[in-house]
Amino acid sequence: ESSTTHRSGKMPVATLLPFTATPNRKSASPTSFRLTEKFILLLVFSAFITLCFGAIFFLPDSSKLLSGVFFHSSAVETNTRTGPDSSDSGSAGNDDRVLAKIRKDHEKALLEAKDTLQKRPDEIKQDIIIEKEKVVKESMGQGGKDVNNLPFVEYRRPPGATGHEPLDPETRDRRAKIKEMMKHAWDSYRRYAWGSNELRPVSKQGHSSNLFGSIKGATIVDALDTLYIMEMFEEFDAATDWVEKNLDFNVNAEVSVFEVNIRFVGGLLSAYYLSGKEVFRRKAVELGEKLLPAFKTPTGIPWALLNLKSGIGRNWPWASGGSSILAEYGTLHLEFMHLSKLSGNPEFAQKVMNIRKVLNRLDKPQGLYPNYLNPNSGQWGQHHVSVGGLGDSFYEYLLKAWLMSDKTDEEGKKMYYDALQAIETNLMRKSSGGLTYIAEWKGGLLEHKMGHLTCFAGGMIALGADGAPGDKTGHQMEQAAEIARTCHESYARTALKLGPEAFRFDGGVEAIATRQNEKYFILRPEVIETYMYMWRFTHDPKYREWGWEAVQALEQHCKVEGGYSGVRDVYAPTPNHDDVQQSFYLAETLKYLYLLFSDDDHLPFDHWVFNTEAHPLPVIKKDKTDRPNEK
Ligand code: DMJ
Repeated sequence: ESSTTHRSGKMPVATLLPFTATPNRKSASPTSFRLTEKFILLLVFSAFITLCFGAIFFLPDSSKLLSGVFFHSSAVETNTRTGPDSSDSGSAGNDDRVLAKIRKDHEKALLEAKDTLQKRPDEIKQDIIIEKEKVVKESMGQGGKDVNNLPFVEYRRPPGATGHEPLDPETRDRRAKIKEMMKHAWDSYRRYAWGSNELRPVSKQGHSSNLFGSIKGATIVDALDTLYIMEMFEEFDAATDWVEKNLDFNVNAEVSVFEVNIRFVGGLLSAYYLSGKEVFRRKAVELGEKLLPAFKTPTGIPWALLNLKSGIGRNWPWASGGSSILAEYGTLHLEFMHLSKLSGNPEFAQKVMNIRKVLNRLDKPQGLYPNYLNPNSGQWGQHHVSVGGLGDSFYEYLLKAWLMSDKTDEEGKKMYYDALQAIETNLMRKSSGGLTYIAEWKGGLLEHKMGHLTCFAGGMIALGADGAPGDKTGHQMEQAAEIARTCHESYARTALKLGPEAFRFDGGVEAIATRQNEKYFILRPEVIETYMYMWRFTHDPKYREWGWEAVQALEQHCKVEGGYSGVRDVYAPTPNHDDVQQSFYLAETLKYLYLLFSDDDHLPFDHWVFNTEAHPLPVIKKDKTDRPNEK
């Protein structure tokens, strides 16, 4: 804008100088004209002006010509060339209509400009991209497919993709602090491990987990949406660029179907819904298609592991009787429903709906879902039940499938509330010290142990309480609050004020890890996740305080020069770092902390559900007009 002003401010003055020169200056100038020359010049000039005016006002259709030249209105062109009133009579009615149209177009343009001025630069940039894509689509005709064979979907950003500063100064500062933590985690990864799956923050190098085979960039994909919601757009653009150029699923390697789905498919889907960038939709669908061979089993219950090149699947060798794992095959639903939506391919949705069918045909011991299910026979393996590892996110996805369907998925709803009832009856207990916990069930016997992973259940139960059947809302909110308190205790009772991997309620202890191999903390999110849900539903300030305690402990014991690290023993007075910055630290822990210190209209629950890796996915609205990405 400034360069335009500069040009139009100076150039014309210089060009017009000979015609505006004063007699004094003229006589002083060596290039001045004699009187007769001046007279001839004046005559030529006025003849030229007369000719122009004559053309404008007296030639037929000249007023339209004027409009066309000055306003470039396509509406004018349409009306004058092909419209019903385009006879060469040049009627006054037609001219009025043309002028009215011009006026209307101008008003519209002004309003649009006003709207645009209120948007952030990245939103404007995104709108331009969307407009361009629309034009491409229109040039391909209705139902056109792009180069990657994906149907056109009109992108509409769901509400609350970014937030605003909280009014209260303390909350504002705390929120800013979380962003600073994200920056440290991200910058360190970028500096020392760019392109690797994770960062080793102590040894300052990349770290590869075999969960992702030879797919690379787990931290980049997992962090995309966190960068976006924290408005770290320079970092988001760098991550997008990496995805465009380097994210490659054509690998001859075995991956965990579950991990790749929740982190990569989930991360790409969220990045798409937040930013509207097509590359994320394309990559998510491409990866989803690569996962489909995992469902080639006699029952359609997918394998845990899949070679992405050969399409050959198998199960974890340690799983009971060659079984698939409940929390793995039961945690595909949300992503696969969205994959069908965005690809137009119903196969994704059919695969996950079939899992439900298999489960609903089976008898459930005490109404509980065992962690192991054989994909060949369709029979349960060992009757072990857990709301922590091996079971956890299956329950979460039943509830969220119902919420994400705008509460139309009645089957998901029933399965969730029935399962929760069975969990309450058989697994939920209160310690003598008054702490509610969810134990593990092994063939009817209880193991009085609760995992850090199980702590997500506080948030889940709070999220589902509102829809609980039979007046149970209040009761479930109490349960959720009690679980949050227990999990907070598991942090409070350690030296580092960070929670152990698992804690027990036996042998005279409560909420304390007793086995050495359960004392570690790997930057997991579940306890903070529950604080975030509890804060949203109750606005009890204690949840923000508890979250802040965790921030201080993370800063004190997990922060190192090269990022953030897990610790090996939360009961030891000084931290022994495990040298891994897990990708879920950026995807989940920091995102939930940020939301804990944000207002409720940032990723509001009536428009978004979080997948189990904290990747927000939009609710698919019943009302067509409010559906994301649908015409
Ligand atoms: C994450 O990958 C997901 O939250 C998953 O559901 C469980 N484990 C980790 C974080 O602890």
